[in-house]
Amino acid sequence: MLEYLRDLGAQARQRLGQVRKLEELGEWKREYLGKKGAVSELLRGLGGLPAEDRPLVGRAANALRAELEAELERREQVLQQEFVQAALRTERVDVTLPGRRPAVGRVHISHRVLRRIYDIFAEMGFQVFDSPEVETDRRNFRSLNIPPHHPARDMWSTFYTTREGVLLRTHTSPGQAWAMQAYCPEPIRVILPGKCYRYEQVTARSEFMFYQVEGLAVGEGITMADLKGVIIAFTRRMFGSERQVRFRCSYFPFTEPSVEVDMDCILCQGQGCRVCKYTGWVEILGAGMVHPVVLRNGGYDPQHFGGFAFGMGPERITMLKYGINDIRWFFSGDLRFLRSL
Ligand code: FA5
Repeated sequence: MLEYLRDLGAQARQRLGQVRKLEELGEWKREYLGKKGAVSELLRGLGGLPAEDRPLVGRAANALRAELEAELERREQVLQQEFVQAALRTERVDVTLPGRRPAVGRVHISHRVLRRIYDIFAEMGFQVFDSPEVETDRRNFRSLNIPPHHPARDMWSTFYTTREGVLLRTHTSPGQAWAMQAYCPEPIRVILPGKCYRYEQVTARSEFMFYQVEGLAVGEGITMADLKGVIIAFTRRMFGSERQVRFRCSYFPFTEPSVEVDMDCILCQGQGCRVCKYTGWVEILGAGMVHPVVLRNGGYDPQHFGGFAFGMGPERITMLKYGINDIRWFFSGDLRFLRSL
């Protein structure tokens, strides 16, 4: 029996030496030291031995169990060490590798240009005034001297909602009514930035959604000279002091007289190119002296108050400033475009 124990010990040690992975140790433990393992079986079988042999064999079996347990622990430590060493070798981090830059966002180009516009007008005493994108027919058209069925409505292709008389504003001019309501009877000097919507064909120069910045000044003694001075000061601050500006007669129902303002084409220096349609001039905004009907609708007496208003498209201004040839890039969500500016 003692000889069997010796062989069992030798066999167990040999097998233990062959175990190469930590997870295989469990199997070895079950086979030799588990409840149904070889050593336990042996101890259970002691009862079948002659009484005088039992203490000796029992002691030897218990000693073998203790030895094997100690060897299991040692083997476990060795394998653990090997595992750690292998992991250190294969999973080594090369701290000299260049890091991965986190993607840093930035302010959209439309908003950067808007902020520049705010700054320039702030220097001239204009405050930013917010007004809603969803408007009533009354404010978008009627308060601006465009009654129902007036042919001037054709100048603005409109997104009407299913609610009678509610629409997406086609320009920022209805903001004039909000500003007059808020300031009347005080003088006004505000700019009204925001999105506008037009139900029209999207092309390289026209979007169905775009920004506008409206300007409105109301007070006593305001003349066309003030309007011209403000627009010229703005274009020179925005585009450089060498820029030329021209005022063309135009028509808007809410201003009288009305003008459209062109700037010499920055891309071709007025020589003529595709962007300026070979005229050397690019339209940047519509403007005029606030119509007496609009002043009266806003609560101001046109006998004592006058004013000027203008409306510009910041995307078109950005296109000129940065030489962008298609307005559709702005809201395409294309990161190549956004990162290039
Ligand atoms: C107007 O919207 C008038 N409300 C401007 C105005 C305000 C005149 C106050 C007088 C007094 P207009 O439709 O021309 O005018 O648009 C003004 C500017 O908005 C244009 O010069 C252009 O820069 C921009 N714009 C107009 N339509 C689009 C479009 N579809 N896509 C991009 N920009 C546009």
